[in-house]
Amino acid sequence: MNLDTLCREMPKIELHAHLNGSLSRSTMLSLQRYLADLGIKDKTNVFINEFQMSSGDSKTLLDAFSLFTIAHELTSVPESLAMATDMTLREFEEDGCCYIELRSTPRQTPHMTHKQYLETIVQTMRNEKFSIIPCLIISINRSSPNDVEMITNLAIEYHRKYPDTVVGIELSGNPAVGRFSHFLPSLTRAREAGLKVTLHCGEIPNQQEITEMLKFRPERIGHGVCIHPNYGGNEEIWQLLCKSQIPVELCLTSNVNTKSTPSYSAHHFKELYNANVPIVLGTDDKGIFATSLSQEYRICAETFGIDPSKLVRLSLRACDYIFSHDKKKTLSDRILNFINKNAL
Ligand code: 6MZ
Repeated sequence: MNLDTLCREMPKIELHAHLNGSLSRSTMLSLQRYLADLGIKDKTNVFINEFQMSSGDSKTLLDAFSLFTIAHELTSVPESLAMATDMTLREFEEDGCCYIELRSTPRQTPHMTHKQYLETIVQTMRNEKFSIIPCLIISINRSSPNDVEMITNLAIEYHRKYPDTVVGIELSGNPAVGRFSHFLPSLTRAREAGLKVTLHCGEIPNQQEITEMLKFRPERIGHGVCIHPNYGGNEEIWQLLCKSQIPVELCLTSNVNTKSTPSYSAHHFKELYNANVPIVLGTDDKGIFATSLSQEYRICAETFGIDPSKLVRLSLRACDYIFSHDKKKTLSDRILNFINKNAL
């Protein structure tokens, strides 16, 4: 089996994907047509072409945050949000993902409340028939500090109602804005209510915040770019991460395309992998970065010389880091079957 086929066919686990950053071009065009038919004025006509960041342009991580408003225009009514959720889950499914923890920030729009936003995604995940197992992580945006209590309350309410769908809470958004300490009490409350926590951590250098985050001991962190001393971190926080064994969600293309990392070969994947820090590959925003989870696995194998047997075991180990514990065995059995069938 060649590498492309292996990466597409092996069952994969996606643990770091933001819904509105994951909209593909074809999904966006469908949403745009749908909104036009409804007669809802939509300004995104011209802008869909701008919903992208590549390694060759001059856009940086901070520019990414203005791009999300393009997708947000298209998911501002419940029906188009449901379509976006459904189409995105099917794209992950077609790419060979067997389980996903999709994440999204509940938003109020002229057409729905925060609660209706959440309800729409949850009901789409629960009512449509998928072969992929969909779960939801509720996002808190660092740029909306006043929403944190309200979103935490919703997360707890929905976790109680649908514990097998709403599995976690996370902190994301522009890392240059806000302080982790502001969000800590709410995240602690969510955790005490049974939600698992993942934090965007070290996307930009900020040793004090990284220390606070690692000491909180989230169930996972995202990115972890600036932790190793060679990448804007220091020996102390690097050792803290290594000892904690907190799994890190790594998004190779996202880091390269936002210029957080100069190239694939300079990505901190290799430091984490060599130090046996638990890692899981993710896409982050597959729409903006024009990627897929199978592409991330292929790039990882090619860049770091990971052989097929080790590559598929990366996917297998991801089962240990998922937030819904009752699905671990089913998923790992599925990946083990693939390993055995293909003598990997
Ligand atoms: C930090 C990110 C992100 O929630 O509207 N988001 N936060 N770093 C990143 N790296 C590139 N990519 C996406 O999806 C879009 C939201 O996800 C967060 C941002 O808050 C963005 O507004 P949802 O579905």
